[in-house]
Amino acid sequence: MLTLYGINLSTFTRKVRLALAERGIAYTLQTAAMGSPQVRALNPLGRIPVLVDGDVVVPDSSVIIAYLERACPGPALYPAHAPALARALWLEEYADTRLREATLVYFAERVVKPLFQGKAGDAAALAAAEPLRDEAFGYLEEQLAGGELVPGAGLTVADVAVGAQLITYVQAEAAIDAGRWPRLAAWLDRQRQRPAWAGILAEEAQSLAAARARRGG
Ligand SMILES: N[C@@H](CCC(=O)N[C@@H](CS)C(=O)NCC(=O)O)C(=O)O
Repeated sequence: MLTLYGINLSTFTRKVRLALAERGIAYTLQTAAMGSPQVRALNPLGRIPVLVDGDVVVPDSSVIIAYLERACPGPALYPAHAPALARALWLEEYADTRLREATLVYFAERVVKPLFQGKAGDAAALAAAEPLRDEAFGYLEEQLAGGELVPGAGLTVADVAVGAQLITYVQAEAAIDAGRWPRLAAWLDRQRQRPAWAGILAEEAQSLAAARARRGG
C-alpha cells in the first residue's frame, strides 16, 4: 500500500492526490506537516508531499507522479507523442512555479491568516498580487484556445498541476472571473466535475468549513 505524507489543503499534496485518483491507485493519506521532523526524515527540503512505497521514498509532486506512471497500472498522465509530452511537462512546470506564485498570496491572505492564524489578511498584498495573477491567467487563457491544455491527449499531468494551483485560488477568491478568463473558468469547472476531483475537493471544502466554524464565521 502506498502512503502519501501531506495535508489535504496543500496544493502539491492535492496535485498528487488528483493524479492518484485519476489513475485509480489506492493509497493512504498520512497527515504530516511541512517542516516537521517526520517530513524532514523523508525529504531533506522538509516539503510535502512525499510518497512512500515500501522501501522507496519519493519526495516532490512531479517526481511522485512520474514514479507512479512507471510503478502502477492505470491511465497514463504523460502523452506518448513527444510534442504533446513536452507541452504537458512545460505546463506542469509553469503551474508549479509561476501559477503557484500568482495564486498562493490569495490563499495566504484570505484563508491562512484569518482561518489558521487569527490575523486579518493584508489588502495591500492582495492588490499587489493582481498583475501577476492577470499575467498567469491570461497566459493559460491563451493556452486553452484549443479547449484543452494538451489538445488530443486526454487528461495529462498538466491538468492536475494547473488544476491544483487554481483550486487554491478558488478556495480563497470563490471563483475565476469568467468575464475576463472565460476559457480558464470553463476548463476548471469541467475538471472539478470529474469524479476523481469531486471527492477530493469535497473533503477539502469540509476542512475549510470546519476551520471557518472554529473561527466563528
Ligand atoms: N516542488 C515541490 C514543492 C512542494 C512544496 O512547496 N510544498 C509546500 C506545501 S504545498 C511546502 O511543503 N512548503 C514548505 C516549504 O517550502 O518549506 C513539489 O512539487 O512537491
